[in-house]
Amino acid sequence: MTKVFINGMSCEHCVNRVKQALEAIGGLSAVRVDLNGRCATFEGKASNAALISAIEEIGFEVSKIEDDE
Ligand SMILES: [Cu+2]
Repeated sequence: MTKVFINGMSCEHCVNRVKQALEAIGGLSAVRVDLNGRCATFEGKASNAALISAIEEIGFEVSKIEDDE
């Protein structure tokens, strides 16, 4: 599982946008976005660069990426 910490989400609309942006990368599954935890988790592999650009493209900021594999 990878956990991405994201700054700037304030409501369910933000959560859905982040979820869709992560799913659009392709190859990721079980994408979950936690508004209160300010993070997203998923299974599968994506480069840090792909994650950061997907999130920044929609106006949010990645503060940290944790990959436990
Ligand atoms: Cu919002």
